[in-house]
Amino acid sequence: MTDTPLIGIIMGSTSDWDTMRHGADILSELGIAHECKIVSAHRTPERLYEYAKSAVDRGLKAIIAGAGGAAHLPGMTASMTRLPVLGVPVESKALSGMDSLLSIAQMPAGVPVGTLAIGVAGAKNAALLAAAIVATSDEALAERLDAWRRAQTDAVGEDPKG
Ligand code: RP5
Repeated sequence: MTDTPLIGIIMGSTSDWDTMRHGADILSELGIAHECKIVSAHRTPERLYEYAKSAVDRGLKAIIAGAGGAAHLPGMTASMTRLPVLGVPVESKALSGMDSLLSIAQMPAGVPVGTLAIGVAGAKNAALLAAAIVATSDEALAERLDAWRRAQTDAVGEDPKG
């Protein structure tokens, strides 16, 4: 694993970490250098600006952005970088993540955010999708990703009683 992060995982609050750490775990399993940071569209807008504007020059290949409620983080990030941005709707207390999902998915044409499922499944799949993006130009990673998928398949037994 090189030290330079290829994938950035950002989230609006420390309260999102319980969800987003599942994506970070998968990137670690796949041996992909990554970084995890709190970057809030509402509470730290200047940090978001610096993060998104510097992402290409710092060598990131994709950004995973998780947020809940009025989840502007993925969309605002996508507005300031040409890198692929994968949005993870974090499950909110008030509306169970439907607010997060719609905030992230309903982007205006021209500023795309790849929107994943609400919660842990979304965080895991964002990591796998980011890995697949990087694997298009990294043969060794492509082989690790294929092996990861084979292991998942092999772990599915046929007998529902175990
Ligand atoms: C969003 O508000 C965060 O992404 C988080 O999901 C939600 C609640 O944040 P906290 O009040 O827990 O810090 O900005």
